[in-house]
Amino acid sequence: MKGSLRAVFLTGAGVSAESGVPTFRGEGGLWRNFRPEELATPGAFKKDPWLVWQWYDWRRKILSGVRPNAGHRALSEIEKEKGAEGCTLITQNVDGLHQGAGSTNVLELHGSIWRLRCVLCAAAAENREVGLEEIPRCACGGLLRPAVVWFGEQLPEEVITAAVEAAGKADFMMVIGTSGVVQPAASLAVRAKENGAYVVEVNTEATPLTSIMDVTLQGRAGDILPLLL
Ligand code: BV8
Ligand code: ZN
Repeated sequence: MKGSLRAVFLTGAGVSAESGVPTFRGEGGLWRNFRPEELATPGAFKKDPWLVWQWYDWRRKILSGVRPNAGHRALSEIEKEKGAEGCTLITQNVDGLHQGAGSTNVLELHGSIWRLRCVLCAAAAENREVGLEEIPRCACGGLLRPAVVWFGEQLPEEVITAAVEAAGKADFMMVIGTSGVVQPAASLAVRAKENGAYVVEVNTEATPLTSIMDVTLQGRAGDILPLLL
């Protein structure tokens, strides 16, 4: 990684696990026995917006009490060492913890849990309120939803375009704390590999991406990433 000119890091929920944030598919990831795939969809929000909002309010409440961990901080240090243009951080996480640790060149593939968007007029703004009693509304009267990408929704055009370009140009990619099941995020690792990048995985367990890795570092991101500095 040290010698690489264009390093790309692709992260998932596992990089926030040590901050105390439940992962999607690990234990503790369920809420009222719903799986994320059942709640993070436009259909679920249409059917029962308050139920979906209670899940997000639960997650935002947890997130408002956590801090970036050593893994987030190490990635921020690496960006400082390599310069933002030599280090792109592509994250599937919506928690904002990479930015909280000081990373600046961050592509949020799935949006941010801290931004809300009006379903009617699409006005969007930062919002950090927790303990909501009812669904927040826009000045225009429309319901506000979390500005995250739900299953079946397109990723933000400019973000996925930048991510695909960075993955294609990378000479080094590290895939950290993702189960590698969600698309198109997981395909970015394949794209980097196909375009000649040296790819490394950091995960506590094997994933569908393990087979394409040049090196797999089995362990916790908070323990392994600081060793890279
Ligand atoms: C799209 C935002 C299409 C919301 C998220 C088949 C059927 C139906 C759909 C599909 C299908 N095949 C593909 C699809 C498409 C679908 C998809 O991929 N489904 C999967 C489930 C099969 N994808 C989509 O719908 C995407 N959109 O394709 O649009 C389209 C095309 C044209 C026109 C219109 C539409 C949108 C996907 C985005 C969904 N939104 N989140 C929210 O957060 O509320 S995805 C959600 O999962 C999170 O973003 C999360 O980041 C992501 C991936 O999960 P991970 O981050 O990997 O987390 P996970 O818990 O799974 O794993 C944690 C890992 O960390 C584990 O490996 C664990 O071992 C490891 N770990 C744990 N602790 C540590 C650790 N590692 C290191 N250290 C530790 N301490
Ligand atoms: Zn509105």
